[in-house]
Amino acid sequence: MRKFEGDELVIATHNDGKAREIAKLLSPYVSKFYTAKELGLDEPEETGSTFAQNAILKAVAAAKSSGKVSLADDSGLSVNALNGDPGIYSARLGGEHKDFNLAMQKIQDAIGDNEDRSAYFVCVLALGWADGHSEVFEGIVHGDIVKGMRGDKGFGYDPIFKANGYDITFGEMNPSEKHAISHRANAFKLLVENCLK
Ligand code: ITT
Repeated sequence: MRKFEGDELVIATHNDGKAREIAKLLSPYVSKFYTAKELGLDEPEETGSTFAQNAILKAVAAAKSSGKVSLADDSGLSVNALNGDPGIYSARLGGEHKDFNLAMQKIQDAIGDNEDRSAYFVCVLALGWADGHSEVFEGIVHGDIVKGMRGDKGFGYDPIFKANGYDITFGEMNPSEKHAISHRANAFKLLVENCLK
């Protein structure tokens, strides 16, 4: 397993919600980080067919263009009644304008009266180097899709997802509560243990 040795890292994302969460999780371990958006790096097309392939593709592309070790996150919401959709297509369900109210409504409509509202968020983090090497970690959190949308904290699909054992959605949680249990936090723990310590 290759370790991250430097003190500068690129967060290879153009999603502000993710960048905020990753920066918070990284802050005890890395002294300086930039986002791909801040550096004006191109957003590579996500041509992979798995979360891991897309995470590696984004991390290595950012590392090659910035010359710095880069951390990418490929994530999404999988709904069991919809055979795991939208999954790797979660960002694309909101259309060109990334309208997550529309995307959440599409999910509610597709679930309809189905009694199975179980779902899970997946996050795959890839740490990529300019020579093409990468290390990959996956985190999952299981829960349910609530009826309607609740809360305006977080981002993306947070207002419709409630983790098992909780009464409030991710959209109603404070960031520190979400960071204690989220798919991203679970993947991050593995990243820290293996590459950042
Ligand atoms: P980058 O590729 O630039 O990182 P993106 O938004 O295109 O940004 P993804 O392809 O990984 O990222 O899409 C993941 C989508 O899944 C994202 O747009 C969110 O809508 C959703 N998602 C991921 N993690 C989430 C979370 O913690 N809370 C709510 N929605 C989340």
